[in-house]
Amino acid sequence: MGVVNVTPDSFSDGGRFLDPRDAVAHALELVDQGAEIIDVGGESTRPRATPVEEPEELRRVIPVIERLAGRLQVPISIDTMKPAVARAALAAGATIVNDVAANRREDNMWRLVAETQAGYVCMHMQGTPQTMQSAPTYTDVVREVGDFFFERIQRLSHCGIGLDQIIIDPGIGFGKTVEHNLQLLAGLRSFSCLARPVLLGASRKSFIGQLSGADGRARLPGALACACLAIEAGVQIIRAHDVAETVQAVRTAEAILAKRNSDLA
Ligand code: 9MG
Repeated sequence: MGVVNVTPDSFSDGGRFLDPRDAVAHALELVDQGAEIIDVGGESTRPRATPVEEPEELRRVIPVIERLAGRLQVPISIDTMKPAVARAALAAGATIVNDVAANRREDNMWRLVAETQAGYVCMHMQGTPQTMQSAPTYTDVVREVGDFFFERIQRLSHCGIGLDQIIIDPGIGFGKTVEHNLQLLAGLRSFSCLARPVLLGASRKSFIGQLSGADGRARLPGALACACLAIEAGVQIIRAHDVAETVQAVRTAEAILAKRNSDLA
């Protein structure tokens, strides 16, 4: 999943793709590099980001999705917390809702996903982007995130969403300390018992900087380590800014794993 942020303030590429023509060109380039999903977002979800009003978010993402819809052979996901933005994005040609706010109480986003039969990324977050990093607390983060998915999948199916529409995502960096992120990365395999595809987003995230001292794109080696270990743990979708490098790392890891499995057979 290649990231196209149409935002002035995203932590790694904020401001680069505000013009729809630049965002479209970037999406096409990511697909050339091997992206199999393009994730378009108009509101930064980095810690303490300023919330964006609905009209502004619509103004950012809809022209991009409209232009991409006729040109891309791969699905477009809309990264939004707002049901009205998701609705407009699906009408414009997106087919997946990437919902970092799946911890919400009200169910209008889920009714929309049921009605449109869109794919749905159900991401775990403790708190909101404004509050999530103030004091994240868990007794056992892997168990609690697993319980969240279990409970949420039941609620989603009550709303009419089919199991085959759902992708789960532990939400690396969303209300988690470095230690929580490491525990989740080490425990990814435990989510396979939920029998849903798992998505992982570690690309350029701050915990890699806290472990290494690196900034922005210099966090790529750390992100590739996460991607390869995630593939080994059964994760199917890697959300990435650096698509060419991630595809190469993942394909290499997959070839090694295939060899290991054939040698075992
Ligand atoms: C929008 N966004 C930023 N990081 C993300 C992550 O890790 N997962 C998903 N699903 N979306 C993310």
